[in-house]
Amino acid sequence: MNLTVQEFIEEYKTQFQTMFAYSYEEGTTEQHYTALGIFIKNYLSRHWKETRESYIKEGAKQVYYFSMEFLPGRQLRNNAYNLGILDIIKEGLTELDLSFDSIAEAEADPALGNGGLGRLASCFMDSLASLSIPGNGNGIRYQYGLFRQKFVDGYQVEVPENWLRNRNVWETRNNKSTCLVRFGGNVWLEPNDKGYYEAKYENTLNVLAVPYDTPMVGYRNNKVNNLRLWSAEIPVEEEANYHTLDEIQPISEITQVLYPDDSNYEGQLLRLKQEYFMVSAGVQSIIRHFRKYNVPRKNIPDKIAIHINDTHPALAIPELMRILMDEEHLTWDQAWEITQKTCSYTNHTILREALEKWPIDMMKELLPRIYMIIEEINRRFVDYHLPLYGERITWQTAILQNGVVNMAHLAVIGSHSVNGVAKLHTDILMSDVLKDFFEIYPERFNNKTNGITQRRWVHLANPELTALIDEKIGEEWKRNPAELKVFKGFEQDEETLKQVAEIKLNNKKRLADYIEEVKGIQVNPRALFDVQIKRLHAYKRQHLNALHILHRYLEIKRNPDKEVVPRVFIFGAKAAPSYVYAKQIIKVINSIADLVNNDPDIGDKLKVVFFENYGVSLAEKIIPAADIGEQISLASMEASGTSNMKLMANGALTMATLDGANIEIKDFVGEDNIFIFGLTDKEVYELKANQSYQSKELYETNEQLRRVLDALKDGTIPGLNGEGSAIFDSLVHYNDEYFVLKDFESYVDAQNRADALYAKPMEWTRKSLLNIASSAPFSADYTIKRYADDIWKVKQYFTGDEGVQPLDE
Ligand code: BZD
Repeated sequence: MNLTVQEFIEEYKTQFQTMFAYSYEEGTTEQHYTALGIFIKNYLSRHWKETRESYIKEGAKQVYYFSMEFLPGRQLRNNAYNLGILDIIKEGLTELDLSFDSIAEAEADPALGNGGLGRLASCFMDSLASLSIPGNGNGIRYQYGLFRQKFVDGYQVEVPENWLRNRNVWETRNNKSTCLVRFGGNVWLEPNDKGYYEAKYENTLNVLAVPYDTPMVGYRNNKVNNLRLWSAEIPVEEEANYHTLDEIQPISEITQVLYPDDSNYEGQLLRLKQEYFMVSAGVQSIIRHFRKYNVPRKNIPDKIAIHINDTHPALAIPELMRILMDEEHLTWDQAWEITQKTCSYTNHTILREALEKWPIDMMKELLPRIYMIIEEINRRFVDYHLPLYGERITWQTAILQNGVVNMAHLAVIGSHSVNGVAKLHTDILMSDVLKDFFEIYPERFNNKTNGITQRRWVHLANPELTALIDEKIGEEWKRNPAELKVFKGFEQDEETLKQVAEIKLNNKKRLADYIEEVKGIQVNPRALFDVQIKRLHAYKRQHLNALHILHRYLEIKRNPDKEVVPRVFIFGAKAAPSYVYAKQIIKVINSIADLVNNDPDIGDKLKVVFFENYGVSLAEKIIPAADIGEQISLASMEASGTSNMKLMANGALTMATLDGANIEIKDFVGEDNIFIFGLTDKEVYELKANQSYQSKELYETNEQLRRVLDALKDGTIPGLNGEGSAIFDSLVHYNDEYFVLKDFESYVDAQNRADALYAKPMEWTRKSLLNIASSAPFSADYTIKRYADDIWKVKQYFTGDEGVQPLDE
C-alpha cells in the first residue's frame, strides 16, 4: 500500500464529501480533523485486522497490559507518522490549501490518566506495536478525563474535561465482545452432581461492559495492536427495570470520571467499583479469546500474560481464580498455578499513603465472591508461611491486616514477577517497602527502568533535531536507538554544535511565541529556559524551585547592576483537587510570577511562566525548548520519573538529585554533563532514622535562606492569602518533611554552576549534544524488550525486514 499524494487528495475529497455532504472547501478545521482521522483509521484497518488474525493463526502468546490509566496524547500525527504517510498527507493537504498542523490541533487530547504512570502505559503501547509484539492495553473509557485546570487569581480551579464531546474517531465500539460484571448481592457455593461446587448469585447489580477498541499503530511494520477501553452500561435485557436517572446512576457512574488522584490515595467505593469493573471485563474477554487457541487450559500461561500496572488492577488475580474455578471448573491448585504464572506486577511508588488498602467490609459487600477468594488466598499463604518464616514476617506480609485488604501484598503473592521502575526504586522495594517479601520470594524481584517512546517525544516533537541527527548519522537510530551514540562523535564539531544550538533557539522562539499568545508574557528566547513539568506533589519539591526563584529575585533587587544570566522558569503541574498543600504551592508560584514578571527592575533577567492544564500536548511544545530539566525530588521518593528522559533526549541538561532514574541518566551521560545536588537516599534514611534534622535551625542560622523564607510571609509577594505562610510554617515549624531547606544551599550552588556554563554557549551545547546522544538507553523499546524477554516471555513477530529490529544495546 504505497499511497501517493494524488491518491490521497482524491480519496480525501471523497471521504470529506461522504461524511459531511458538502465540499471540503467549506469544511471547518474540526470537520477536517474528523475526516482525516477517519481516513487514517480506514487506511490502517486492514493491518489492524490482519495483525489480530495473524497472532491467532500463529498461536502467539499475547500480553495484556492492565492499567486504570492511559495517556495516549493526540493520535493523528503519531498514527500517520508510524504508518509512514505523514509527509504524503501533509503535502496533499497543502495542495488543497489546508494546514495539517491546525487540523492536528483540533484533536482532543484524551487525559485518561494522572501523570507518569498513565503516560508510561501509552509509551509502552507504542513500543509493543513497534516491536511487533502481540500486546494489548486494557483500561477504562472514562467519559470525563482528568479535570481541565484553570487558574483564577492564581488558584487552581478544576473544570470537567469532556473529551468525547466531539466524536472520537479512533475508537470502535465492539458490541460483539461485551461482558457482564456483577456487583454486590449474595453469593454461595453449592455442590452439584458433576462433582464440583457451583457459585450461585442473587440480587446482584449487573453491569454490561462494552469495549471500545483503539488501534495502536506500530512504527512502519504493518502491525496494529489493540487498546481496549471498557464502558459501563445497563444490560439490554434489564433495561425495563430502570426508570429514572437516579436508578441508572450506580451503573453510569462507574466509567464516568477518572479518579483525580496522584498518590494521595483516598479510599472510595466508586474507585473500587471501577477497578473491579475493568479487571473483570478484561479477564473475561481474555479467557474468551484464549478459547480460540484450542489448547488445554493448563497452557494459559503459555498464551497469555497479564500485567498489573500498579496495584489498581490487582483484582485481576482473584478474578482469574474465580473464572478458572467457577466457570472453567478447575481445582484451586490448578487455578492458582495458572494465575501466578500468568500475572506480573509493577510497583510505581514507595509513598506509604499511596499503597492501596481496601476496608474488608467494603470489599466483602461490593465483591462477595472475590472477597471469598482473597480470604482463601490469604489463609493458604499464612498456613504455608507461618511454620517456615514465623509470626513476624508472615503477619507483615499477609493480605488481610487490621481490617483491610493490602493490595500490594495481593499483587506480590499472586504474581510470578514484581518489578520497580528504576534501579534505586527496585533496591528500595527489596530493602525496605517489600523487604519481607524479598526474603520469601527473592526470585520474583527484578528491575525494569522506565523508558519513553522517542517517536512521539523526539521524532515528532522535535522535527528539526531529528532531521539534523538523520543528516549526521543516518536514519538507522530510528529503528535501533543504540545508534544514537554515534552522534557523540560530533561533540567537538563546531558546525554541528552551532546547528544544535540554532535548533534549540528555534524551538525556544516557538515556545516564546506560544507563551505570549496564551499567557501574555514576553520572554527572551535567548534566556535559559528552566523547566519543571510533572504532577504537583510536596515530594517533587516544586516549592524548592520556587524558593530558588525568590532567591534570584531578591539578589537582583539587592544588586541591580550585577550581570546575571537571564532565566525563564517554566512550570506545568496539576494538583489533586483535595491536596491543599499542593494547591497552595501553585498559588505561591503564580503570585511569585506576578511579582517578578511585573517588576520593571527585573526585565528580562527573570521571568516565571506557569502553564495551565499541563498534559501530553503541552509537554510536546515545552520539552524541545528546555535548556534545563528540573528533577529535584527528595532522594528516594521518585520511583523513576520519565520527564527526565524526555527532556534529556531533547538536549536539556538535567538539574537533579540522585533519585529515581536520574541516577542512571547520570551514569550514562557522565557526571560532567548533569547538575547533581542534594542529599543522597542514604543520607535521607539516616536523617530520618536518627531524627536529627531540625529545619528551624537552618532558618535561624542561614541568613540567605531566612531572607527567602521570610519573603513568603512578609508581604513581598502580592496577592497571597496565607498560602505563603502555610508553606513557611511547613518548612520552618513543622520540620520540613521533604528536606527542602536542607537541600536549598546545594541546589543554589548547582544553579550557579548552570549559569556559569550557560555563559559559555559552545560548552553548554556540547553537553546538550552529549545528553541527546546518551538518551538511547531510555527508549521504551528497550524497556519493553526486557519486559517481553524476562517477564512476559512473549516474542516479536516480524513479517519481513521492516519494523523496529531486534535490538542491539
Ligand atoms: O509513575 C509515577 C511515579 O511517581 C514516577 O516516578 C514514575 O516515573 C511513573 C511511571 O513509572 N506514578 C504515578 O504516576 N502514579 C499515579 O499517577 C497514581 C495514580 C493513581 C493512584 C496512585 C498513583
